[in-house]
Amino acid sequence: MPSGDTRTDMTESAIYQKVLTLRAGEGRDMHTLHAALHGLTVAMVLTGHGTHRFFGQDIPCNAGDIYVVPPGIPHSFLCTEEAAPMTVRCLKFDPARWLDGEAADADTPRYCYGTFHDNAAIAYAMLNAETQAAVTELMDSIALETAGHRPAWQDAVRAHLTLLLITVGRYVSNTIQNIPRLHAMEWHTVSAALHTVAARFGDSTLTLGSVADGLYVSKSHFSRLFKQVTGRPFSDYLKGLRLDHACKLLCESALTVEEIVGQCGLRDLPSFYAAFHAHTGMTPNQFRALHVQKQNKNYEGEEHIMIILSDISENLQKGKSKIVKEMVQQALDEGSNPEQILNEGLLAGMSIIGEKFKNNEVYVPEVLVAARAMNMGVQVLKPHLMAQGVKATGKVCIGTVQGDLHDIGKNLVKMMMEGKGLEVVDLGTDVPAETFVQTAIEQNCQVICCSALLTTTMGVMGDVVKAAEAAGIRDKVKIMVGGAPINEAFCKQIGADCYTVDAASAADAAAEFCAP
Ligand code: B1M
Repeated sequence: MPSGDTRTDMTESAIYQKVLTLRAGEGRDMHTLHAALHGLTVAMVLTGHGTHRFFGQDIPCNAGDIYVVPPGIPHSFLCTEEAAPMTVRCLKFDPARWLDGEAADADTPRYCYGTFHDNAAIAYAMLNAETQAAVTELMDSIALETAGHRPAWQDAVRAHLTLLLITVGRYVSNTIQNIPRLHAMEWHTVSAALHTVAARFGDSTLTLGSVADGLYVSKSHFSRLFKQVTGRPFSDYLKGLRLDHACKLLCESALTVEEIVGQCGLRDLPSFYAAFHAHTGMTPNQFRALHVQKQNKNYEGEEHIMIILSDISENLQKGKSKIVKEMVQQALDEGSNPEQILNEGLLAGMSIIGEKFKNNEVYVPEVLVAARAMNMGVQVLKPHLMAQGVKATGKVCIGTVQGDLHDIGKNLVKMMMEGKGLEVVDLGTDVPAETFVQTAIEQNCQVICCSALLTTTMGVMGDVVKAAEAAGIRDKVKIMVGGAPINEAFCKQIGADCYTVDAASAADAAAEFCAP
């Protein structure tokens, strides 16, 4: 059995063989294995355990498992066993070069999958000892021929390859289950979609609709097809990819969580925290701290701050106001940035509580005590957040719209605006549309700021725009909107002037509107 690479000049771009050894926690992206070769991969696990990831799913794998993966499909192995390394033997070859006939066209996996199962997207099975020995012997022969260059070695390789596919194909076709059967066009659609998603997941405008449009198929057909092949809805798959990349960046870069959210095409911090927690069972900081711990690197100061931020989040979720207040002060004293404490401590905890509330894991009383802890933490941060930035002048009235009692976000927006030097008239919560407009007239406000957290109350923002028009002040006042269910499209739809995703950008936008 070869222990390293086997290539020859002639086969450089046509055949490649390697035995990989992975230790606990180590992974290998097989897509990049001899990247110059766009080939079909036969990968057999020789020893150990781990997971094999393809189509976004982690499938446990053990010695004796064999996978046949079409050209261009991203897949990777990860060793999960502490005690022993996992070894994987991989054979990658260009089917068009080595196999005969029209079916060997490298772009259609039909030949190989015809061998295994009609139009199967991927073939895998656990070989019995006898078949494993036969496959190993064939792989050894291929390695020997490609290395030896004896007369007619290419014919020999071709024969061994064909025999290998037939051996595995016969075995697999007896054991294989649950592999979707697709028409060639359908296969192309999913394969192209997977490539698009892999290349563009960092683009926050990428959606099921945009991918389906790009492939000229209907959204519903695409959605069904995608799930059939990958076993997951498109949105889940995309989110998984983004969150995996976020995990990678948390481990491998010094980027802030906010920067990572931007790079991964994710929407905003609060939803990122909730999704990340659901994905990993940890906050991003806990994840990073754990990684740092594992790597045993010397990031002690940074690691310590991360642990404090995680503790703030944990205690906020338990509603421990006093502890949250003390820990926010401690984080400040230890030199942490106030915005980092807000985003990665307080808001991270609040997002997790929100997700648990949605899933009926906690109820209104728990959310209320968490909200109180959040407010206590924000009070400590307030002077520090407000001290930042250049001073502006102008007057804004702000409130949470009628029917809505959520005021934490609104209070943060107010605080950031005051920090910018703006005068803010706070109308509180449950504010009717007319009150916003009346206040703007009476107090001469240049900006009206509306917050809404409920889908049932966001419509009131449209009433504010109409009331401003009816009162004849629409051209004298800017109307800003924000809150978790609001987005740019909604802002445009109701005719408001500006949507901002968070408090800091709301303050920046208001200061700009008020600028002389
Ligand atoms: Co309620 N609640 N809640 N809740 N609550 C949500 C919003 C919800 C998403 C929870 C969930 O199901 N996951 C859900 C809404 C579902 C929906 O409509 N789509 C919900 C529900 C259903 C309810 C009740 C109906 C529950 C019930 O009674 N069965 C009820 C409604 C009461 C009412 O308003 N009439 C209710 C009650 C409550 C509490 C009273 C218990 C409490 C509020 C306490 C308070 O505010 N004083 C509460 C809380 C705390 C939440 C969650 C958990 C957290 C909200 C929050 O404060 N986030 C929330 C779940 C979640 O969001 N994950 C949830 C932190 C805050 C900083 O973020 O407000 O988004 P946010 O502000 C952000 C940005 O959006 C932006 O800046 C801030 C960040 O910098 N921003 C603006 C906000 N306003 C802006 C204005 C601008 C610009 C930017 O102007 C230009």
